[in-house]
Amino acid sequence: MSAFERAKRVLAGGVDSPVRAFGAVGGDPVFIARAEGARLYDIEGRRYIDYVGSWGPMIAGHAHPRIIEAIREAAARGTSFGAPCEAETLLAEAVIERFPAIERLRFVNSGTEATMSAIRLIRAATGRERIIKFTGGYHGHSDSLLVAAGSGALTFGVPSSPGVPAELARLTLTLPYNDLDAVRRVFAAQGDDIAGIIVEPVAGNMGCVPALPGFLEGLLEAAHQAGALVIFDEVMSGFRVAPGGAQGLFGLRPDLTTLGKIIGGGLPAAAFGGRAELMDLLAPTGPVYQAGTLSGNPLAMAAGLAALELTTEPGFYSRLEAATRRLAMGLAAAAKRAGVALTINQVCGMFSVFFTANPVHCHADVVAADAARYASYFHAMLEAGVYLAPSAFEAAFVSGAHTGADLDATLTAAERVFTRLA
Ligand code: KE4
Repeated sequence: MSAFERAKRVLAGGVDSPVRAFGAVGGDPVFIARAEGARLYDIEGRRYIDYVGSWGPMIAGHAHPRIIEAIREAAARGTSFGAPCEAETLLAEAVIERFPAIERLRFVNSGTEATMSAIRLIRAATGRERIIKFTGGYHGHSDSLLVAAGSGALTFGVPSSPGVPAELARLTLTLPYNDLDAVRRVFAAQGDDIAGIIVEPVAGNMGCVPALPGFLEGLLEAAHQAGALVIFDEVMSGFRVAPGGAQGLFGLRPDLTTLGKIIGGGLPAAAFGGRAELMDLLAPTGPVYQAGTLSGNPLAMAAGLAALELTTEPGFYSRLEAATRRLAMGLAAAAKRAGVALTINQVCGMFSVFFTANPVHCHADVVAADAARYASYFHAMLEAGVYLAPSAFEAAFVSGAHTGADLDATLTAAERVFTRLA
């Protein structure tokens, strides 16, 4: 019996998160035995250059000695106290140092918890219930955010999953990403009812799709003019596209920020934060309830702190950006030589390839690209020992552990694969 068959007997779908099941690309998932640096090793002993990085957290590479040591030292002192510990304060201080828009934060255990809590907070702060998200934006699986666009441009949402109450979904309006006119129209029509906007300032859940110049500034202006608030969901872009995330890269200050992935160094941790006046609405200071047994877990705090320290090494981000750019340009050149239409979006250490000759600025552009060809590319690269995201709607990530030889090997494999795809 295969590992996947055995897993499917006891785990829903054989996985603990759907995208891992290879449903979007076909075939059975590889089971990973261990990882180190830029490498994954599966249970059959095959080795892969990894560009998923656990969907973003592994920016310093897998099993980094400094992170492993930090976890080991913390574990020896106990794994969870259910009481305040100084590691939470230390990591919060390190985060706030990088994100000037965050005066106070709260740790949670997943990006889903962070965005769910941030939505509750803006609803409480404004006394309003309606929110805006964007098509192709993914913010975790809380009910208010598993919502698709309604039938009309200005009508409110419909559940994107069974089990989400229709009445709740109606409170979420889903607009096209990078369409500032649509946002302005909604605020003109219903601004007094809108608590706020949640947006990925560099989208990564429809593939890597950065905000166009002026889009984020326009969102902030439209929301604030209507007395609404803006959440930058930087669970993926935080610490990934710059030390201070996309808001640091673009010089912007959202009202609230959600963070995850890298913040836990590969252990379960996430956070939401913003101005003290907003965060002090949270219990126990204020009336907005939010809680978590393992929030601020000392091992996750230690791993997160070690990970952030590793990214402060001189030149870390310039090397990450240069390596990712070299890979992206190499892939584009190889596709061009093979006559394969390819568009690549890249922001510092994250990128995506889209099998289309057209620019990709929103979800409609992404779905117009050739996802079937992506699936063929995925499997051919996997066969060649390169582990990419098993979905055309995801981003790829480079780490500080990827070497020039890794990039060369990846580009050599891609050259052969594009030639076969042509
Ligand atoms: P988690 O609940 O998975 O920790 O975080 C949800 C989330 C929130 N916001 C953004 C911008 C995110 O990218 C995510 C999670 N990202 C996906 C990758 N597309 C996680 C992978 C998965 O679902 O297994």
